[in-house]
Amino acid sequence: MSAGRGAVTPRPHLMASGTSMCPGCGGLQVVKQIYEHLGRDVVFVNAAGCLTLLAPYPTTPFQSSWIYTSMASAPAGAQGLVDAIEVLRSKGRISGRRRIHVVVLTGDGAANGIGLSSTSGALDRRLDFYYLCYDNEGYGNTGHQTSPATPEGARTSTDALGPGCSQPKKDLFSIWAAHEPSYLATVIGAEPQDLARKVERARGCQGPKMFIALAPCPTGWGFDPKDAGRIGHLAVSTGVWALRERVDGKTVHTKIPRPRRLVEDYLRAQKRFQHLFSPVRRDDVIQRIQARITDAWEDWFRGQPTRPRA
Ligand SMILES: Cc1ncc(C[n+]2csc(CCOP(=O)(O)OP(=O)(O)O)c2C)c(N)n1
Ligand code: SF4
Ligand SMILES: [Mg+2]
Repeated sequence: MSAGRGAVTPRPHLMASGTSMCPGCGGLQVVKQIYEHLGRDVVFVNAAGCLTLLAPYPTTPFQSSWIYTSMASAPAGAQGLVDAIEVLRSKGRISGRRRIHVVVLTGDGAANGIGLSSTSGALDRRLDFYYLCYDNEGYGNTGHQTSPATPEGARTSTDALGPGCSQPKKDLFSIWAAHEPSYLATVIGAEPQDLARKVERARGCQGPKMFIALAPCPTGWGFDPKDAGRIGHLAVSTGVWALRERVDGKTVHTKIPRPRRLVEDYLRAQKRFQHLFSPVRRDDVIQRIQARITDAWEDWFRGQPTRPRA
């Protein structure tokens, strides 16, 4: 672990560090919020990615511990930590009442791809841990290549020409939901109250507690860092990022955008989608993206006993 537990200091728990993250990083924003809610009794298990730069050995901005794993194995690392904490508890070296949260922290590349099998195993074993996937929709740390979470139409360093990424975003929520974790939610830093309520609810659950956070990324998506909050709100108000929660096998939407803005408002605000508007407008791609969002919401509305207004 790269850092020990510090002396008691007042909030905020996240202190300045010698590291440099991009200004306006949506991933950092969501980690900070979750840390504030969980408190300092946290061990982060971080798979290689942008946020690894938060804690270059031997420093960390957290008043907690941090362990760094390969991209594929953060949930396996979490298993080891949960087991180690139990051993220390049985030896009386950790008090029985003290609850230490083991929090896996990975990007979308690790969560959707190389780390998926390790996650599936941890879910099958009903490991008592948190998993926060900050989803910046690309392999950010290595120059924003296309990942399985990159949305259709987005240009990345590996889809730098033509219409951008040709695949729709992988549905990690459904993949994780199929394992029926104790708690599963989508969040975003731009909706702090929604996030706070979800962390509070998850705290009451024993077993896997899974969070997927859309993480607006000024560097990879191409927008001014000062607009990070606006981009986050647009993701929610256009229905691109559905805020959901799943407990006891039932999924609910925690915020329904009414009326839903056109996805174009969200796309136009980011450089990665500019080729859809100039020099030639790509109505075919824009309409396909819009239709996918509309269909997803309509599908959900159809499943409701009383149809909410869209
Ligand atoms: C097996 C393996 N392949 C490639 C890398 C190089 N690598 C380090 S971070 C990273 C990007 C990870 O993407 P993501 O999980 O989305 O996190 P982000 O960088 O976007 O924060 C890659 C490819 C690695 N560390 N291990
Ligand atoms: S590249 Fe994006 S996700 Fe990575 S630190 Fe910068 S803003 Fe954050
Ligand atoms: Mg990523």
